[in-house]
Amino acid sequence: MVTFLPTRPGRLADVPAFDRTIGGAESNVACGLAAAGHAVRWVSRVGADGFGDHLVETIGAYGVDVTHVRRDTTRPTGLYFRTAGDRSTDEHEVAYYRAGSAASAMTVDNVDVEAVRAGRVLHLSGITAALSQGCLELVRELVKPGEGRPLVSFDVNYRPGLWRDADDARVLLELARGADIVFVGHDEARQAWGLHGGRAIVEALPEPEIVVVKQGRGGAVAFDRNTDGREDADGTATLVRAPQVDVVAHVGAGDAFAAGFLSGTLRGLPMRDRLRHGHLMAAATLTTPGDLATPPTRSHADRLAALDDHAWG
Ligand code: KDG
Repeated sequence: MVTFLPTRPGRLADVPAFDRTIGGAESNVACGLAAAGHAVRWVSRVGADGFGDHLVETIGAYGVDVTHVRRDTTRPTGLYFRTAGDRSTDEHEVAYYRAGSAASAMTVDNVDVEAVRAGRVLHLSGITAALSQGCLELVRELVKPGEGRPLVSFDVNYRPGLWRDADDARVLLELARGADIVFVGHDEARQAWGLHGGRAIVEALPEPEIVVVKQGRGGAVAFDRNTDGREDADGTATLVRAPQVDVVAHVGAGDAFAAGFLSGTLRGLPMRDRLRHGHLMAAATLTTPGDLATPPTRSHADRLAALDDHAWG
């Protein structure tokens, strides 16, 4: 999506001008992973309009392969406007102009599913599933178990404004249960599923190998069922506190966290370091107004991640 950020604080009704930038959960993760030095492909549909050009060119400039992004000549590129909101609570207004957008018309038949499945890790989000029935069927197809399936990463990204009926929370849970790695905020698990705390969340998600529960300033805890000698069905829990930064805006921080964590996963780093790389990338995004920030270089991030526990609080 093309994103419009306010040029000053205030209600949507009062902000007179907006700066154009880019957003969208999966493309944010793609840009973050490319910035961390990985080969990444983003597969989507955008309009055959100037905003579509802007998305393809900007995401491509991050080093992401955009050759499988299709241009829809009958539907526009999705847009969204947001207010600056409250820095501590992240309460802000959003206006979506994406109903009937090119991306919302994605289906199993008009997306190159083979190209989507070609990598080692496939990252999906609950936002895409919420866009339309066709998008939901596409995400369902991609989380289906099958031979040769890449490691599927799923960020729940619950956006109540996008879902349509009472069954939606159950659908989101079903999708998350099909993934190998799940990212979920403790607040969204409470809002969507009425689950309180990491243990309750991981018990509701018995299938994924790794469940990462994000606790805002409290850090993030990963439950890893892959570890040898684990003590219980929830897996081995690793908690890493988040570095405290002066937050400018929360938007995109979850995506940056996922990118850092997945980068660590692709590099085979221990769980503690995957979480630390997630926090480092999220910290960069938290201190900028938009979805994307320049993350620390890989060697710098490695040095920060290697600091002792004391430095990490
Ligand atoms: O995670 C960031 C996204 O929320 C933002 O880029 C916009 O995809 C978006 C959405 O629908 O909220």
